[in-house]
This record gives sequence, C-alpha cells and structure tokens, in this order.
Amino acid sequence: MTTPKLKLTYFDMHGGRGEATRLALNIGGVDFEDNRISFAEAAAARDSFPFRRVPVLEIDGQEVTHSNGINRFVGKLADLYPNDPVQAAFCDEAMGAVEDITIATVATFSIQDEDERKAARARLVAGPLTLYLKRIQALLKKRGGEYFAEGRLTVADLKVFVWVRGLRSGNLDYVPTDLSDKVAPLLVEHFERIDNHPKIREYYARA
Ligand SMILES: N[C@@H](CCC(=O)N[C@@H](CS)C(=O)NCC(=O)O)C(=O)O
Repeated sequence: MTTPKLKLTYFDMHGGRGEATRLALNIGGVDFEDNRISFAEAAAARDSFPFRRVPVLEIDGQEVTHSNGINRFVGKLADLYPNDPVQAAFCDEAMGAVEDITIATVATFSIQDEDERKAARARLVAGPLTLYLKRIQALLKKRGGEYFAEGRLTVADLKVFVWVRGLRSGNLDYVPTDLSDKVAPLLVEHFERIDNHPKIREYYARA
C-alpha cells in the first residue's frame, strides 16, 4: 500500500486527543502535514469539521474523525497496532478507558466559578481519576506489566502516556501532580519507559 497523503488538524499543544496520533506518526516516520491550530482558530472553523470537533485527519483529502479510530489507522501505518485480533482488542480497551476518563475530566473544563471547579476537581480526583488510574494500572499488569498489547509499543501505550503526562504536568488545576505516582506507580514506570523512547525524546525536544 502506498502511504496516503495525511493532514492532521489539532490544537497546537502537547496533550489532548490528537497527541498520540502525532507521536505514532513521528515514531513510524510516516510523513504528514501537522496542521496545528489555536483554540480561537478551532472555534472559528468548528462548523467546517464533520462533528464540530478535532482531531480531524484528512486521508488523501477525505476527512476522518474520532481520535481512537484515527489512532488505529495511523497505528497500522506506523506498525504500532497489533495484527492479532485479540491483541488488537487489548489495545483498543486501553485506548477506550483513557477516552472515558478524558470525557469525565473535560466535563470540568467549562466550570467558570473557581470554588465550583475546585470542588468538581476534588470529586474527580477522589472518584473517577483514582479509579481509572488504578484500573488502567491493573490492566497493564494483566497484559504483562510493560505494554498494553502484544508485549511491544502500540498506540495504546501512546494514549496512556499522553494522559499520564497531562496528569503530572500541573496543567489541571486542583489535580495533584503526584496523584499518578501515589496511586499507580506502575503506570508511572510505564510513562517513563515511553518517555525514554528515543523518538519521543526527539519529538519533545523539537516540538
Ligand atoms: N470522540 C471525539 C471527541 C472529540 C472532541 O471532543 N474533541 C475536543 C478537543 S480534544 C473538541 O474539539 N472540543 C471542542 C468542542 O467540543 O467544541 C474524539 O475522540 O475525537
């Protein structure tokens, strides 16, 4: 298969739903147009996106949306997605879990009132965030402890890596940066394993 012409539209930031896709394409050495847009540009262009959201991947001019589907597609191009159906199910499960907790987290972004946001984040930390950190760590253990599928790096590892990176970044008000270290140390080891990948090092040194 000849590699199609790819254009990824997503926010100009480290993190979020488009970041694992960028990482996968970089690791696989797959050529693509990295169309980074500001929040204001995204808001202005929203009606032109198929579901009013990003990321949007153009494949030879055809738009495709939904980040985990995009991850699976670029994972196949970059050899970061399992061929084996069972291993693929393991890979998808981890990506789906991160998507679920992302939805719960994003629900707190629009809370303007500081006290209300603080309370919502405290509930998030005590409830779903801690639960997902523990359960995703348990999933990693079940899959062998190092990677989420096929005993090697896949797009699932990249998605979990981006999530844990965000949690530890301090960008989320009222989410303690050491939460992952405290409740899911194996996930932090996993984070460090991925962070030390030469291509990931290169990406963050550059981007
Ligand atoms: N299920 C979609 C969700 C996409 C989504 O919610 N994207 C966010 C940014 S990460 C967005 O565009 N938000 C703007 C809005 O909701 O208006 C996916 O996985 O790609």
